Amino acid sequence: MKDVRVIAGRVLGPGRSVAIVAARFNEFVVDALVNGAVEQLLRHGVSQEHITIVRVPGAFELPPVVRRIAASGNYHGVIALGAVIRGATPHFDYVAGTCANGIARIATEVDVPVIFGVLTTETIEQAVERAGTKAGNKGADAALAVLEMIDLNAQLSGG
Ligand code: INI
Repeated sequence: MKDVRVIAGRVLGPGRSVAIVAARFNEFVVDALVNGAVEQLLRHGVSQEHITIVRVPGAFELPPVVRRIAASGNYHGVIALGAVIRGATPHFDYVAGTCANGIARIATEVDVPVIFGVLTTETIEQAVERAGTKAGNKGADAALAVLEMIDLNAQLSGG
């Protein structure tokens, strides 16, 4: 590693503007992800007025809104947050699959980083574990990822 060129994003918040698009379904879990993301963004120097939270009904509605926000040119990066829990839904596969595929497609089509912070779990307990209890907070992880990717994009664009 010593003598090769490494390009990696740094987790830098100052001057960055981030939108969080969050589903309201399973609100108890998703709110914990949103709080984790906001806390982490603030901790890394993103100013409060540069954080925008957009709410949508459920994970199924995340892709079209994420696309719109990402294409607006108003944000350096977008985080999608939600929780799809199999135990609570017979159409888990449709909702989770549509959401994940939609976000993945958008992430390759827009110029700003789009981060997938949607939990897909078998049980509510597993979701809670990933929303600020024993398995960390995936919202906070998503915040680190968006800041890293914003800086990586800037470096790759020569900025
Ligand atoms: N939306 C979620 O975000 N998580 C779920 O677990 C879920 N379940 O259980 O069905 C869910 N359904 C709603 C869906 O995302 C849409 O909002 C709804 O179908 C209207 O289009």
